Amino acid sequence: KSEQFSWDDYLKETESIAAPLHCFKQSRIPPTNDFKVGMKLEAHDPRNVTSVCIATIIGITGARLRLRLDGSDNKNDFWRLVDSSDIQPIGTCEKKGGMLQPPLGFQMNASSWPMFLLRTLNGAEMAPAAFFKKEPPKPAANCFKVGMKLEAIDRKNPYLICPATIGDVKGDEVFVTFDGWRGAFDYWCRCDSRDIFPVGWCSLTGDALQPPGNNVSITKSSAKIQSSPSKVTRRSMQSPQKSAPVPAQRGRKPGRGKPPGQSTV
Ligand code: MLZ
Repeated sequence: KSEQFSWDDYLKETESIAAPLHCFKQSRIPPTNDFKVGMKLEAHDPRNVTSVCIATIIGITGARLRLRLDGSDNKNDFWRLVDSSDIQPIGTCEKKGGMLQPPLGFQMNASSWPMFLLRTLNGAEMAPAAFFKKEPPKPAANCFKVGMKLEAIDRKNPYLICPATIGDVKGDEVFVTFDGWRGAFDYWCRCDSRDIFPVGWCSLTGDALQPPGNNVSITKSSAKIQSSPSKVTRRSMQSPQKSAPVPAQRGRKPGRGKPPGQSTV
């Protein structure tokens, strides 16, 4: 089936509602992405957040940048929104009296860092300050409710944004569950996380929204409604088998005891 995913249809199908815009720490209109591949900027090292490093833009996806720290390998790329406070124009660190640091796992001898830094910045195309957008304000409170739909970054495959459902709410945190994936990708995050977006975000930014997985949930709630199979299909947020893209519905074993089988791409 090559049908395109439609939130309108999906919300009806699952009889659910989209989390309201004001719940998110995201701008109502996604920021424009003017950056170009190859430009350099300063970024906080995700593996060592007190360090500010030089990063190169390796890719552009919607309102996000795929970044690689200069001097690091190609196995630790990360993605940031153009209005993320984790990125800034080159020169910002120095202006604040800070020093640019080698990334964690700097591939060369530490003593070669000063020369490496000079060389990497020499002739570099620096991303203009105007491309960096102001971070949106925090939501006033955690106003997510269980069952609300959203779009969320799959933290195990951070280039993917996927349909998700709020599975639980506790204090300032929410439990993000990925529709159709037996719980293997679910996570808790703060309600003001930059990794969660309102329904429709990807279609506004031009990012590709993944379709939901096609695994059936064997959660208590779906077990209760087994009599109505059409609803069991997609209402579910967690589901048993990843590798079997069965046409959904019934006949699946409640494989709850089994480990999810870590899936990577
Ligand atoms: N290649 C991976 C992608 C899973 C994405 C799930 N996102 C919630 C897999 O098939 O396991």
